[in-house]
Order: sequence, then structure tokens, then C-alpha cells
Amino acid sequence: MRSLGKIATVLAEGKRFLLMTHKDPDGDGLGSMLALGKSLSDAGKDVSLLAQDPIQPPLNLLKGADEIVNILNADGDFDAAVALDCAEKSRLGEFENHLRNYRLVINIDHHETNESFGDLNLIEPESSSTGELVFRLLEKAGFPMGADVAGNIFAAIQADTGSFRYSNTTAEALRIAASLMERGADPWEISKKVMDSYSLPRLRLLEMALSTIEFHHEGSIAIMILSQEMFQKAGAQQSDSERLVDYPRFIFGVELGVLIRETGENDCKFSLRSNSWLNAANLASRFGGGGHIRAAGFTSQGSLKNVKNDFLKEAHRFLDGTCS
Ligand SMILES: [Mn+2]
Repeated sequence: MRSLGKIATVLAEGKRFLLMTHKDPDGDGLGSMLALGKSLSDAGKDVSLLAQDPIQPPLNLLKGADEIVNILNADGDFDAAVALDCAEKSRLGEFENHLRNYRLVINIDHHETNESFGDLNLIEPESSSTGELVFRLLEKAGFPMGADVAGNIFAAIQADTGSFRYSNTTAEALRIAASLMERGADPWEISKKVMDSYSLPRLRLLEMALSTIEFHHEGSIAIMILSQEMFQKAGAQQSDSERLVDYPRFIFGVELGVLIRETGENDCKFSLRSNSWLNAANLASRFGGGGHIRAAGFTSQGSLKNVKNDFLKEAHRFLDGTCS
């Protein structure tokens, strides 16, 4: 945790910072970025928040999301660029190429597979979320943590722990959540806004997705599929499919829940969730992806049918225990 102190010093001494998270940002990445950004600007710093695409609902409802920009006017003379919740440089998308322009890159993340691409790296796989790391950093540095900052850290931790239900929910995460409430975070308001506010297209998408669920390996694998056509029919965005991967995992007897999303003509995105023992990150790494033990993912090129069959072969080997 020595890097925590060093990063706190850099943030305390610097004046101008650029904050980024991974493409297709999730609640943890965005909540962490917004919380750190607000705290730094409350401390009198100049902060730019950068995202590749407009923030999709419901995450655009997070406090301060309207201050995120999609382009930087100039590369800027930042004291440091901070990447949050980003396991690989390539997950920064088009911003990856800009990294070398920055004096100092700080990498804050909780993915075990993190490439430590920063000059300073705060990588804690035991941490439930990047939000938890931001909390510890702000506390260590003594930076402001008002209600908006606390609320966004809460949203970040809530997102990655599935509202404090997943196996990464620790006593520490709950203690931090309690401390965030004392600082003004309101779980009910945040949950309504970020977790529960389903758009009608999201529900239509879910309806179609549920009808695709198929079982393999005597019911221990459940696969759910979202084709491009379904997105069109439902009028839904990619972001409307967030967390739908939980549905196949919810089924009794299922060890591995899978959501395959067709993201392009020949591109598929796999999201994997395991219930008890299967290491989803190891399985995903066979296909060039990564993540956590119970939640991982990867992208694959090819027709849906082919990539699914390739995946199933490997998944069967994992479930048979001939591979781990
Ligand atoms: Mn995360």
C-alpha cells in the first residue's frame, strides 16, 4: 500500500489532473472518477473528466456526470493522468494513445489482471471495487468528502458488489459504506436512480433475452443471448444490458451464467458469472479476457454460433475439472 501514500502526495502537490475510466464505463468506473474529480476540485484543483462516449442512462444520473467531456481541447499540461477501474491500457480505447503525453500516469484499480501500466499503480485485487480504493485514498490524503463525493463512492461500491450481495462484499466494504452514509450518501436515492430505474427498452430486452436461455453440461451452464436484432427491436442501447447476466446465474443448479452480446457484425462480448467454485477470470483469460473469480469477460471475433461453440468446449473442460 506504499503507492497509496505516494499517490496521495502527488494529488496533494499537483494542480491539474485528468481523470479517465474504461470504455463502456460501469458504475464503479464512473462513480470512482466522479468522486475523485469532485473531491479534487473541492480541494481547489483543476480537474478534467474524460470519457469516450456520452454517458448512457441511468449512469448519466450520477451527480456530476454532466461535467464529463468527450474531447480535450488540448492535451493539456496535467500534473498527472489518472486511470480508474481500468485493467488494461487498451480498455482506455482511443485514449490509450494519449497516455505517453502525460508526465505521470496513475493507475487505480482492483482487477487481479491489471497490467500495472501506470508510473504509480494502486492495484488491490482484494478490494471490492475501485470506489473502495478511492475512499481510502481520499481518507489518507485528507481530501474533502462531502455528500456528493460520498454518494458517488457509494454508487461505485454498490455497483461492483451487486448492492452488497456478491462474494466480494467484505466487512471493510460495509464499514466504508456506513462511513459514506455518515457523510451524506443516501442508499435509497442512489439505488432508485442507478440500480432500479429500468427503461422500457431495457425491460423489453430482458423479455427477449430470457427466452433465449439454454442449458449445457447437465444444467450447470446457462447461456443467454442478446443479438443486435434484439437491441434494435427493443430500441435499447448496450448500456441497457448491464447486469442482465445475473439472470442465467440466478437459476438453481447453475454454476456458470453466461451472457453473449452481439456487438457487431462479427463481434461478440461474453460476460461470465460463477456461483460457487469456477474461476471465471481463468476461463475468460483463455480467450484473452480477464476479470475477477466470480465475474469476468472477454470479446471474441466470429459468428455467434462459432464463438459460442468454441467457448462451450473450454467451459466444459473447466466444469469437468480437467482444467482450472
Ligand atoms: Mn470495478
